[in-house]
Amino acid sequence: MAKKLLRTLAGQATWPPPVWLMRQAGRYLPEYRDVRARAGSFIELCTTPALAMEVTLQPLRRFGFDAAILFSDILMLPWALGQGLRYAEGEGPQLPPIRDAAGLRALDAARVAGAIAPILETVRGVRGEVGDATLLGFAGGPFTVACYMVEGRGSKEWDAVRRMAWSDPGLFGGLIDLVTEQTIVYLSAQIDAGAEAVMLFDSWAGVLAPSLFRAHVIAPSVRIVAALGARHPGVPVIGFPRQAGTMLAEFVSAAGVEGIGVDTSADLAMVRRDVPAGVAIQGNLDPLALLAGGPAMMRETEAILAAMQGRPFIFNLGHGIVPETPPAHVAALVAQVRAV
Ligand code: 1CP
Repeated sequence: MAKKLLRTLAGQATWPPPVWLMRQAGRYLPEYRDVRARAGSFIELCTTPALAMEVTLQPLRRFGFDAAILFSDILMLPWALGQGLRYAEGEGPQLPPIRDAAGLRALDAARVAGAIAPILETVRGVRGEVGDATLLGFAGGPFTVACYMVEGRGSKEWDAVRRMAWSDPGLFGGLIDLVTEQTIVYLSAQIDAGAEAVMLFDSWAGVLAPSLFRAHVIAPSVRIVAALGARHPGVPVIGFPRQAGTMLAEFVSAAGVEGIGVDTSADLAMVRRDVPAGVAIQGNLDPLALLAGGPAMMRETEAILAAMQGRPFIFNLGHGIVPETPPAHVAALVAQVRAV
């Protein structure tokens, strides 16, 4: 009998649904903070297999989730391409921004295989330790990765990125193409190393006009899903074009994903109506409801489960866990989902 999450991604409405949480490894766990302190830097943590394995497995041990997600970051791909990357304490990621053709040319695809080797070793090491949980690999959606590569840091509106996409489509399209090709290489290698399904995090897809969404979110996802499907038949892909809004249904049918992650703003009744019945829906409790805990969290969780009953569904948050979240709230949430 296949693992529960994989059955759901194959289109079965398994109930109670499988449950895991985005950013389930991270600073809200004291045992993560211990390992993080030992590692020195975040990049060191991601590229030291023994430590990355340990933090990948921590949330599984504590909560018994149905999935383990490789501990890494979407920005390890630009890092592997040779773009400088650092995580400034309390400020998030910083990279030297790419703003012209010389910046794009400086990226070195020949570095990728060597740079990602320790990450693949983490995948191989974790695979034997996950038991009945499904091991998820992941990458950023090419658009979201390009956002950080062009802007050089986090942003809410991504003005420099949208300006480049409109005013220098050749340059921006060239960057998206390069990232798309390397994402295929990277995800394919994760699957070869033992990832049983993969997720594409396109966290900033929602800032784009529909024409740019089609060009830079849908088209690269179509390429990635097709290439992985040809090389690894049967390995499902979960798309997560966050805040896709009115573009969600078009994304699902064009990309051909087996699962679709939906963010907190999505009304599940509408998603259920617009997404084909065989596609697994994943989401979408507000991470701040999890932070709040108690009756508010329980009522919202109940509503989500009621809306998704009878559909292939993966219980998750609509975005990542916030670091202030009490681990006891996570335990209560998992217990509630399992008791449905
Ligand atoms: O220890 C620390 O302080 C580092 C915090 C941290 C962690 C725990 C970062 C820096 N990345 C991660 C891990 C991570 N990131 C995972 C691991 C697996 C898990 O979910 O447990 C995953 C899947 C990601 C994906 C990721 N990184 C995304 C996509 C999902 C999302 O949250 O939107 C994005 C946008 C990033 C960039 C990033 N990396 C780290 C931070 C603080 C950020 C966000 C910066 C910003 O808000 O712009």
